[in-house]
Amino acid sequence: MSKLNLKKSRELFRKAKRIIPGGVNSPVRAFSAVGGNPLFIESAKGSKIYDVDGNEYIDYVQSWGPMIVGHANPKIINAIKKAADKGTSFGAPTPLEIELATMVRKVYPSMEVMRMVNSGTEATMSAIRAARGFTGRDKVVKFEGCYHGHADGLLVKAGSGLATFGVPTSAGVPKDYARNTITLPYNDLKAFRQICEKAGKNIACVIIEPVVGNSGCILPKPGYLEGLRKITKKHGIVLIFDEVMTGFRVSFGGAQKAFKIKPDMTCLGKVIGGGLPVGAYGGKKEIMRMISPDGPVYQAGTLSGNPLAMTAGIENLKILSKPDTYKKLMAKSAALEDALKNAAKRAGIKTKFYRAGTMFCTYFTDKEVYNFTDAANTNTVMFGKFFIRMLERGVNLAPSAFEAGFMSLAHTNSDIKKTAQAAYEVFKEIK
Ligand code: KE4
Repeated sequence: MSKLNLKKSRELFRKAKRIIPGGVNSPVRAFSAVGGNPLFIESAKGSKIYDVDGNEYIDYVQSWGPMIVGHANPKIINAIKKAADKGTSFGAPTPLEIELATMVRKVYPSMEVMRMVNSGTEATMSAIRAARGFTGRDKVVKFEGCYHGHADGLLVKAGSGLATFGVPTSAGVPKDYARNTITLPYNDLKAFRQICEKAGKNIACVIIEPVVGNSGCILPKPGYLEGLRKITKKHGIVLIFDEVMTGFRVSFGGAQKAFKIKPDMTCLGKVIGGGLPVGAYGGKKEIMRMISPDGPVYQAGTLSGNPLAMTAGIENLKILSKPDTYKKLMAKSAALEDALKNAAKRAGIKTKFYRAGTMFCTYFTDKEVYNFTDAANTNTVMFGKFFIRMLERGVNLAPSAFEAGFMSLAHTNSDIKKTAQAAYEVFKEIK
């Protein structure tokens, strides 16, 4: 990033590292996967984000998904300001919580009953607890390369043998916490069927990113999700779709709508908060009835259903519910796909571009990517070079080969053209 004036960002990063771990409040922001100095942001508007040194970027990170209508949308900002005038948090129910839950259920009918929480992590950890309370079973199945937030039991990778106990991927997670988590390869129905035949009666739930946005953007093979649905039904295993990222991104109704699969439970986040902290988990009435104070599964949160966050989520979904919104979003996303594929072809570089609705990624490889191992075998060093040079050209991509990028309603044709031209120049430089 030598070509960018990042003087203030560098100074702030030095200061931040003295008081915040790694100088950031979430690890991926530190640019460790791509090198260089993280940008400290001053403001954002529409498709653009502005750093403290006054550099402007076309933004495809979008706060990791929430900003689907674009940054600082006036309708959302004004609604938040109005709500703030009435008080910011009451610790008591408000009509707004019913309004947002009703709007969500209209689009995700599988979420017959749902609870608002403050993050995707809270949503997934609570959904798993509900599934364990409902089934009386302890084991959880997750998939390599899927990320479901940082709850202890989910920071786990496969042990030596697929069926053996999980191994923590983070320090501070007791081995005991990992022993109930089985990690399998994504897109491998045979491995899943075998585990269920062997241990199905001890498995409470399966949690999956139906499209894996935390390894780049990996699509389910035809029949894979249908297979998971069939096998989980046969063994009485709760199927949890973690749609924190895919929700409202793969389609208005998320991956469950796009792939026509009805999960038993769904986790949402990001978009339903419109940029403020919101997560939600929900599903079949009989499962959610286990949740306190109805049932014996405890879950709580001081700021859950917070009026400001509910207001931002409601306004975001109002804009998304407009008839032609998704037609526009999908057209923009397809235009970006075509432009980037074309740029790679013209530059003569081997890349694989994957897209699911408005989320996408570029892998530097000439092989298809079906699971995390495939993604890990792509040229991530080249991705780092691509990322830095795109930033120098005013395009802000996700700072890791294992993250997805996002399109918004605010991105224009000229943004897409500029992005493709920058990509063409960079592809030619790094190939
Ligand atoms: P949060 O706790 O960060 O709100 O949500 C956790 C989570 C759960 N499930 C899925 C599918 C997710 O993608 C996430 C969070 N996504 C990351 C981006 N890969 C958030 C960015 C970050 O960690 O800073």
